[in-house]
Amino acid sequence: MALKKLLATAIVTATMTTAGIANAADTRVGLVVKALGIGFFEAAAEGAQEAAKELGDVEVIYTGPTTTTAEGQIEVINSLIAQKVDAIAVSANDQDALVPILKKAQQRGIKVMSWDSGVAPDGRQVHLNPSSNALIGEMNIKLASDAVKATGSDSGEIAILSATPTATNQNIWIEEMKKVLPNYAGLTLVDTVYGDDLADKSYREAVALMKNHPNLKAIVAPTTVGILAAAQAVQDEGKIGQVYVTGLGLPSELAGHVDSGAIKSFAIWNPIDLGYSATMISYNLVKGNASDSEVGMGRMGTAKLDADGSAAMAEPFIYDASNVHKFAEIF
Ligand code: RAM
Repeated sequence: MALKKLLATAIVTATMTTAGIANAADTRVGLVVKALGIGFFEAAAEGAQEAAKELGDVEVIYTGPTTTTAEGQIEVINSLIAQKVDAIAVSANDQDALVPILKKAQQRGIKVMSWDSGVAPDGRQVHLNPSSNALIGEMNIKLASDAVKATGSDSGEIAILSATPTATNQNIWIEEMKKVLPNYAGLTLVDTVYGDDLADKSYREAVALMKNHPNLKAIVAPTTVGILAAAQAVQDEGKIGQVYVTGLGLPSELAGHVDSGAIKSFAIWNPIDLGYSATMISYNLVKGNASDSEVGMGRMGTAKLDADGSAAMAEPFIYDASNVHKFAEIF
């Protein structure tokens, strides 16, 4: 009996100590993603953990809804406010819908930034783009043009398979794609559809694109979830060589589809560096180490902020059969 009690006390003490260590983190950052279970965000979380380890006194709370909705993110953010985190860094499912809850967070002294997919300036202090939006848009159309050429033709129909209709980042990239499209005389954009960054919906939308547009030559998916689902759909529909998939994706998820021939080339930036940088910026905001024009990102250098507090990281990188397997080991 006495031993049991002793053991029970020991367990309680151990638990308290663990809790004590967790609470000892001087700075707690809530890293809110569009939805849980997306490889791109898991890679970003890996970078966030790297930053936390480097800083030493930071705890990252990786969280997000189960589907890509603003409502789900509002719930998650409410809970982070209740937990009195020091900073919230969010990839937004809707740039406007999150503003009221993020204003509430800011009123309570929580530093707020967006990364990847932005929040309107009213709801956050800083926004970190992975790269220049114009460059991402242009790169996607260039990749689409290369994909059409891979079918053996100089001209042809292309379609966009996006994430949600309210995703800030994809909507800006689509706008940028449309701006440069007139420079590619052979390309005709016949459709834009939304898979909501859900694997099954993206797959169904890709199948429907091929059914509705029998002459389609390329599907451009500026989303890691969409591009993977579309490549699978092309393979399952027996359209390899006839329809090429391109856009933004992870080498680790797409290497097999480059091997199968459903994808010739695609692009992405380093998601680990993105999550790392978002965490470093959050930390510096909390510590008051940011000016109106710049904020540090640790090993990634300094983010230069424009008038509305946005910054952009490096150029995306292109992957194909020559390098995809090498990078598949990293992200
Ligand atoms: C998906 C998400 C994310 C986007 C990438 C390219 O993982 O939509 O926001 O940046 O694709």
